[in-house]
Amino acid sequence: MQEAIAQFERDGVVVLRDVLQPEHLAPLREYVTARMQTAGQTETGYDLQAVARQVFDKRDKIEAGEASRFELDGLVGLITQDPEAKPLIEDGADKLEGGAFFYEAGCWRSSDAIQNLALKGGLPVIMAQLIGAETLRFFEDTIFARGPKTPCRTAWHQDLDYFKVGLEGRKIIVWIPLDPCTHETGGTQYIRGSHKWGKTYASNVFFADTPISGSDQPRMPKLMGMKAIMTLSLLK
Ligand SMILES: O=C(O)CCC(=O)C(=O)O
Repeated sequence: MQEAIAQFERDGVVVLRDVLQPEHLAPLREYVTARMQTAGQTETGYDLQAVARQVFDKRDKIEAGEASRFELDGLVGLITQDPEAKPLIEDGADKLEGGAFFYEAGCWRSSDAIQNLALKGGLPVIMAQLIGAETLRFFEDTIFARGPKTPCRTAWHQDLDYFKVGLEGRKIIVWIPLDPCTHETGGTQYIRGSHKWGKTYASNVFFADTPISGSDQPRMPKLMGMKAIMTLSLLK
């Protein structure tokens, strides 16, 4: 563990293998698979690819069913005013068609599996050790799930500005792949050492790098030489 702590401190990210067992992952996978069918039926469940399609079509009204966490009509204005705004599409695809990019948050309320993982067992203990904390407060869970051959990518971002919990203090996120995960199948990428950049960048709309309104942080710079696949720099 000392080595993992040192690596986390140095890089802002550490891969821990075999912490979770198949019996932890199976109920999560089952929950997410079922939940993916409910995009637009809950307050926080979106198909972000469908939203992106509508936003870039510059429709007046964006349809997202019951999902109301984001102010979608405002997104058209944001995209219209941003000369750099463009959809983030996988190489080899030319439009945002096929598959789905499901986003949902706060599922601990309806999932015992997520609640148990977040609040009990070994995972919170490990996370506390990594940041040297006596106690942890759980903030939120988020699902990012793509169906096969979904062309919509996630813009590089830092998570900190999304949460509006202040820039100071120790914070940690765990990313748990539910399927075997490689670079090619969409594993999240992290930029080693970016937690030491000394900068917090504006949260963006995920499906484009346009900053969301309400952030007073600067726009994330273009990360030259890196494809805008998906990201985050770890909080600490
Ligand atoms: O999987 C993704 O598309 C993005 C993941 C992410 O941004 C996150 O875990 O915060």
